[in-house]
Amino acid sequence: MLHLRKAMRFHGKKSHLLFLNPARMKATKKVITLDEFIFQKEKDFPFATGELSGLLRDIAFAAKIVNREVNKAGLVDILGTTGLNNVTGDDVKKLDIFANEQFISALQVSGECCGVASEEMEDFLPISTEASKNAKYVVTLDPLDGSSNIDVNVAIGTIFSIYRRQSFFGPCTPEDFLQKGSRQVAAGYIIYGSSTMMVYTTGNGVNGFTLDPSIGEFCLSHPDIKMPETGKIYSVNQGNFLKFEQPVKEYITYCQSEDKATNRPYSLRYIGSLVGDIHRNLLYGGIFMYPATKSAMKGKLRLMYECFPMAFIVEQAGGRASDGHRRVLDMEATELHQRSPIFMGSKQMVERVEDYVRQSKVTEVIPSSSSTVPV
Ligand code: AHM
Ligand code: MG
Repeated sequence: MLHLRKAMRFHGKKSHLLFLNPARMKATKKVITLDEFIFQKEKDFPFATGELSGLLRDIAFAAKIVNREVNKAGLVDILGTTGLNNVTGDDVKKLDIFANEQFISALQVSGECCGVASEEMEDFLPISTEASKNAKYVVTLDPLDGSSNIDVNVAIGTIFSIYRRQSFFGPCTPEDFLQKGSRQVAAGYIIYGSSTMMVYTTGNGVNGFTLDPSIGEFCLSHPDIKMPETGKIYSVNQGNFLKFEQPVKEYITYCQSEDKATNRPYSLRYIGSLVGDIHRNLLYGGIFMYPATKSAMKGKLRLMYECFPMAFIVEQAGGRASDGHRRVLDMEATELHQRSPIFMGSKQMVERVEDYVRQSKVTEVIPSSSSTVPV
């Protein structure tokens, strides 16, 4: 204000430049924060109790704290392995543990969640506080997926999914977690990349929110994400090619073959962070594969922590997720840390790889001299 008065004295008269003309001010687009969005969506359901909304907000809050640590990972002594292994034998990094603790403590105080299962813990953790023990939701978490990328500044992510408990009250039970993928109430991921985003679905489409660090809010940036029906990208750890089963090898060869009409050869893009690979394919179209290998007949990725939530998101965006034989969301988990082969992404691309698998089964039963490659 002082400098305005000085300027007025200098010019000796009132300058029109000193006053804003409301008629000339450009209307800016209203920014919708994640909290506002969740609140608006809750209003669409007259019987909503607000518990699911609360849970999503708590997850988003923990994500902001994890994001803060991930962003300064190169600056503080938080990098490096702890020397421990997680329950499935992979190296555990310190940030994995930090992320696990943050999400769990957010869920413990939320009052809306009666139990958590995490890729980083052998067994599920019942939340038995007075406020939570009768809560109606359980949550599964991969707190920091793609952890081999932490040290090298490549995108990593958190994956979560929410189920309605099966038991009626009291401490949660294994059956509350071991459900069909199609019974997920909500699923989402947070990608800590060139920007941080939270993408989630409650079974009514997929929406993406980018974290604006200046205001500390996730803001709606990708409303109603729709995955292209087909794409030009295939994502797979091609180093395992020789270990894949024949139909998968044939599909990969199809991706690499030249054909102008179908835009082939496709481009190979593989980050090695599921969240990053799926996020890119969700926006550009493409297929992600983690097939079985001769040494790992169930593949690598975990059904409950990785496949189910990502399959739910991909389907809600119009894509498809399959284990090669059937829809992933029709599978039922029997163990918390169960693994499954997975093919997910643009619908037409996943259907094609399923065709290769189906065809190879037919030719196994009726040996034929003709090619197994569908055209
Ligand atoms: P993680 O949960 O230990 O981080 O492992 C899961 C990751 C996925 O993000 C990624 O798709 C896959 O492992 C990459 O595995 P690979 O290095 O065998 O290609
Ligand atoms: Mg993981």
